[in-house]
This record gives sequence, C-alpha cells and structure tokens, in this order.
Amino acid sequence: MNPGTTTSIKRMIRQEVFPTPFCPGCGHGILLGAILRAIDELGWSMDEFLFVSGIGCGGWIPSPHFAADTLHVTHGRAIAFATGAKLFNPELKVVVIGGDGDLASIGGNHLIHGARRNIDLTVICANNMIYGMTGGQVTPTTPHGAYTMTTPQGNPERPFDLCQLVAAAGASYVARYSVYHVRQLIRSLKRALQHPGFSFVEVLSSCPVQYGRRNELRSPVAMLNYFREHCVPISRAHTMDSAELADKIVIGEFVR
Ligand SMILES: Cc1ncc(C[n+]2csc(CCOP(=O)(O)OP(=O)(O)O)c2C)c(N)n1
Ligand SMILES: [Mg+2]
Repeated sequence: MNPGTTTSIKRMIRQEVFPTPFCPGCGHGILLGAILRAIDELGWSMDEFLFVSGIGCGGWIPSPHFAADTLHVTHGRAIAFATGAKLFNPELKVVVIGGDGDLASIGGNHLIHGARRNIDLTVICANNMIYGMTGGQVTPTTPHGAYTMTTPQGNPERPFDLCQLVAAAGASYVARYSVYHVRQLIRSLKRALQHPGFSFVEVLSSCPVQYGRRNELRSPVAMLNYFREHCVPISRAHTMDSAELADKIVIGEFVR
C-alpha cells in the first residue's frame, strides 16, 4: 500500500459511524487528511501519538476521527494539557490541533509561553479567520475590514500574524500554508512532526458558511480560489513592497 493514499490512511480513522461535525466545504477535512498523510508518509504508528484539542470545529479534527489517543479538553487550554502530558511521558509525540480562536484568542497566552519554553510539541492551528462553531464571531486573525457576526461594519482591528508572533516568542519551527496548498502543507507537517522543540504550522482553512458567506466567498471553490490568489510564497514576498503585499498572505517556512 502506498503511504499517504486514501486507502492507506483509512486505517488511521475510527470506523464507527458518527455524524460529521464539518459543514459542506469546510477546509478542516482537508487538513485532517493532510495530517494523517504526513504521519503515514513518515511511516509512524498512531500508537506513538497523543492528539490534544480544545473546543471549536478545529477541535473536531483529531477527536473523534483519529484512531489514536486523543484528549478533547476545555476551550483554549489544549497547550496546557499537552504540556502536562509531554512532561509526564516525554516519549509521546504530542500534537495540538486547534482553531484560531482556541489557540490565539482564549489560548493566546499558552501559545506564546509554549513557544517561549520551546517545549517539544507540534501545534497545528486551523485558521479559518473566525469563530466557526459558535456562529461566526471575530477572532484575532480576522482580516482588517472583514465582516463577521460581531463586526457587521467590518473588522476595525488589525489581525495577529500568528507566525511572527510565535517566532518572536521562541518557536523553533514555524510555517504557514493553506488547505489549497496540500502538497506543501504535508511536507511542512512532516518537518514539524520531526522537529524537536516547539513547532507551529498555521493552516488557512476555508469556512464558506461562517466566514465566506459574509465576505463574498460563499462557495467552497471561492474560498479555495481566495487562498490561491492571495497567498504569496516567502521567496516572492521578499521581492514585493508593502503596497503590493497589503492584501496578500505570505506562506512558507519562517523558522526552520
Ligand atoms: C471557556 C469557553 N469560552 C467560550 C466557549 C465558546 N466557544 C466554543 S468554540 C469557540 C470558538 C471557536 O472558534 P475557533 O477556535 O476559531 O474554532 P473553529 O470553530 O473556527 O474551528 C467558542 C468561543 C467555550 N466553549 N468555553
Ligand atoms: Mg476559527
């Protein structure tokens, strides 16, 4: 069986029947597949892992889907639980998967202090730029001017660049891709999983239902096209000035 194929990763998913927590067109399913493909391509067993997630649509990525040990904990506290588990059993590969609200808003302090300590965790942020599960409120990564339930006139605030934030705090592997850039994303996830120390991968994920419908990106295809058209590789970004970069999202590896 070829690693990374649908047939190969099927055994890594729980086979019980349960309703999907994801809306049609949600990018979190693409990220789910990318994480499993990365682990499969590395030839690692799910038994070596603990996946920790908080509350939100992003928190549903590992739990209940992954056929592995999972901790589904309180909103914003996944990195704190993961730190405890890692300290108790340093042999475990501990992976945190959470939303932008979960990791950067209520959990923002755990994120920067986890990075500062450079603790050996892999943190994957499913950044759909909104509180998806609770109806579409603004988050610290919602773009300036974007419409959400709580910013009906457009977001007046400037968003965090999560990669710059965790890099400045001390993370030793930092990368950003989108669910449109699946092959690059899988390669980056493999590097993050292999990296000793705090590794962080921000993954821009489509949310046509809560984000897209308020921002003229109502269809799943429109959201993927948005990522295709707005993401600029770091190598190209170096040749662009700030005006050209104004509405762009830089992707690639920022710390390696
Ligand atoms: C302590 C606490 N505060 C607030 C909530 C309500 N809540 C649940 S999920 C969530 C935000 C979800 O957004 P995000 O983390 O970005 O995940 P997404 O659903 O977008 O994937 C909020 C505010 C909660 N469950 N617990
Ligand atoms: Mg979110």
